[in-house]
Amino acid sequence: MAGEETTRQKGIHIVKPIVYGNISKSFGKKREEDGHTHQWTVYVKPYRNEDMSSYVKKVHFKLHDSYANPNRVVTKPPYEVTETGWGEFEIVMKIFFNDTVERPATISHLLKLFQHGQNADSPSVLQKQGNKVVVSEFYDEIIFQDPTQFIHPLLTSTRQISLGAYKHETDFEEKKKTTLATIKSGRARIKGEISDMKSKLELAKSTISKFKTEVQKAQKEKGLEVS
Ligand code: SLL
Repeated sequence: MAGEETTRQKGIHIVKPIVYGNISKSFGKKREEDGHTHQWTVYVKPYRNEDMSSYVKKVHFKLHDSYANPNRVVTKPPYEVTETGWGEFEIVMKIFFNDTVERPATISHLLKLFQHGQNADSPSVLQKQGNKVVVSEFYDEIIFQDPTQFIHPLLTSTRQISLGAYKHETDFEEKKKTTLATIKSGRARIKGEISDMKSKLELAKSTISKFKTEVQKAQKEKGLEVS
């Protein structure tokens, strides 16, 4: 890239909403040949229906060292890796952009295979999990601060990845509603606690001043007696 293209455009800030995480399905038993119990897919995808390849160059997925060639590079959508295995571990995803001026974005995700509480590969647990699907995914945003003249049009292009409805495993609108409701009730509770504390403080203050007056009075009386 040369000249104008690498000039950053001050004051512009573009937000790219994304969803990352994994989906996993139990085999319902331990596989004889390798002890694997699940098939899973780890991914990073756009929150909205848009083609990320206009600004994403590639995504690196770093798997656990127990995997042959743990460094997986995906150069086009969908940005995902499907594997089988038996254990949960941290996966680091590094998103590289079509603009060398932009540093890669790094996301860390804990691969989830088991419904919480059951980190056992006992036959009964595996059987119970049956063919149930476990999803662990999160909403996040990549923010481009002062993008270059090169990447700016790539960030604002609106090419779609699919024609029909574009949906996620998680209902993020619903999650937003419940999260906001939780924050709201938390705020109300804290407000109540603060006002409780305030009235306790007032009471303590007035008790102290009452005692002070009493002490002064007693000292005065004592003084009068002595003289
Ligand atoms: C654990 N700390 O003990 C984690 C490590 C490793 C997962 C989990 C094996 C893959 C293969 C696999 O699933 N490794 O055989 O290639 O739970």
